[in-house]
Amino acid sequence: MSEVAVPTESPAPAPDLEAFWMPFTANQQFKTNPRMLVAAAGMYYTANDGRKILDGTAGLWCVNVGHGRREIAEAVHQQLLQLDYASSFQMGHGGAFQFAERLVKLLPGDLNHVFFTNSGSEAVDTALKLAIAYHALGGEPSRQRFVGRERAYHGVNLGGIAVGGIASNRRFFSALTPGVDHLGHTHNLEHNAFSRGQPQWGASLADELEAVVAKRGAETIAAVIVEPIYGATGVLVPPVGYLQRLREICDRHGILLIFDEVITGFGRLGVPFAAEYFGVMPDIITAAKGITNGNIPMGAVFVRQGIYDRFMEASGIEFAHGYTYSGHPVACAAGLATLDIYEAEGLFNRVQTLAAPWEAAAHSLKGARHVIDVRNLGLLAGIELEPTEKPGARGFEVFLRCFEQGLFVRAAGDTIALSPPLIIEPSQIDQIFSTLANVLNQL
Ligand code: PXG
Ligand code: PLP
Repeated sequence: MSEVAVPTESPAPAPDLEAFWMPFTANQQFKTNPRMLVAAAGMYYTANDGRKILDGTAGLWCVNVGHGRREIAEAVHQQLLQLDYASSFQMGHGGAFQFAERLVKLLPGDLNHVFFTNSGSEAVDTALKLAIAYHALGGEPSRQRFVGRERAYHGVNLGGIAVGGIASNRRFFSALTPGVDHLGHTHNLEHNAFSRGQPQWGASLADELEAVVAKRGAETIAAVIVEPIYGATGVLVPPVGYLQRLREICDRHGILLIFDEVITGFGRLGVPFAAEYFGVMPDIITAAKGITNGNIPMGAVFVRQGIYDRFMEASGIEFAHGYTYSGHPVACAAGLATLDIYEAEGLFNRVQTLAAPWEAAAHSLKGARHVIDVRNLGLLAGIELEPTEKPGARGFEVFLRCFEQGLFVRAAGDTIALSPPLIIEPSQIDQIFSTLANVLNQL
C-alpha cells in the first residue's frame, strides 16, 4: 500500500487559536489546552509533539482507506490542473457522470440515480426535499411530515435537526423545525446489554410507527428516516427484524423509507451499504464521508428508479435544487480514486474477515471497570461506560487519556465509539482494546 511520506521539514510556527470558531467543540476549554495534529499516514496521526496516534475512528468516521493515500492525492492534483472547477448547472464534465455511474453499481436494487451534495447534512436536507416533492408530483401534496427517531443524528442543517432526535441541537430553532414525530430509540440495556452483533430483543419497537400513522394520518407523512445503525450517539445496532418491520409499515401506508448511511455506507459492515447487509430496501439512501475517504468534502443522495422517473415526467428543471459544488470535479476525482482503492484492496471483504476478531476484542472489555455495555457490528463498536453525576464527563476523560496514550477515539457522551479505517491490522485492533483496558483500569 502506498502512502504519502510525512513531511520532514520543520513545521510551521504554532498558529494563534482565537479566530477559528471550532465546530461542536468547547472552544474556550480547547484553546486553553489544545490537542493539535500535524500529519497523518496509514493508520496513524502525528501530534505536534511528534507522537504517533493510532486512529480508532477513521478521523470522524470517514477515512476508510487510511490516511495520506498517494492515489487520491495524485488524482486530486491532476484534476486541479486539468479542470479545477466546473459547475453542473446546465453544464457537464465527465468526472461527475463517471463517478455517478461507478457509485450506483455499489447500491442494492434499483437505487440507480444519485444527486451530489457536499456533506452528509446537505444530503439529508436534499433527501427530505426530494421526498416531499415526490409525493406532491404524485398528487399527494399533503404528505409533508416526517418521522425520525430519538437520538438520531442527521447532520446540522434545518431539516436534519428537525428529523434528528437530539434536543440540544434543535434548541432555539422550533420555529423552523416543525412537522416531525420521533419514534423511540432502540437502546435497552436491560434486554440487550453486551449483545454480539444485532440484539435479539426490540423488533416490536417499530410498531410505534403505526401509532404515529394512526395519530397523524398516512396522507400527511412523506417519509421515515433512520440511521440503520446509529453512529454519533453511540453505535446502536438495530434489533433483529426491526428495520424489516419499519419497511413493511412504510409500504402499507405509502411512506418513503430513507436510510441515512453517512456512517454505515462504504464498507463499514463488510458490504457497500447497510441496506444490503440488513436485506432491507430503502427508497432513498444518503451518504458522505467514506465516499471520498473524507479527503475532499462530498455527499450523495441515492434514489430508486421510480423516484427519478416521477421527476423526469416534468419538463424544464425537474428539481429546483442544487449546490454550487454539486458534482465538484475535484471531489469526483477523489471519489473515483477512493473507489479504486476499495476495489483493488478488497477492503469491504476485508471487513468481513476482521469482523469476528474485532467483535471478540471489543467484548474482551466486558468486566473492565465502568463498562456497562459493549456493542458491535462490522468494523463498528461502542463501549458504554457508567456515567458519573456529570453525563459525558467519563467518556471525555477516556478520550483525553487515550489520546495521551497514543489512541484516537470518539466520545459519544459516555460511549466510546470505534470505527477505524478498513485497512486496520489485527495487531492494531489489539492496540485499540488494550489501550482502552489500560485507561479504564487507571480511571
Ligand atoms: N447523517 C449521519 C448519520 C451522520 O453520521 C451526518 C448525517 C452529517 O454529515 P456531515 O458531513 O454534514 O457532518 C452525519 C455526520 C460524531 C459526529 O459526533 C458524527 C458525524 C459528524 C460529526 C460528528 O460522532 N456524522
Ligand atoms: N448565498 C448566496 C448569496 C449565493 O449566491 C449562493 C450560491 O450562489 C449561496 C448562498 C449558496 O451557496 P452553495 O451553492 O455553495 O450552497
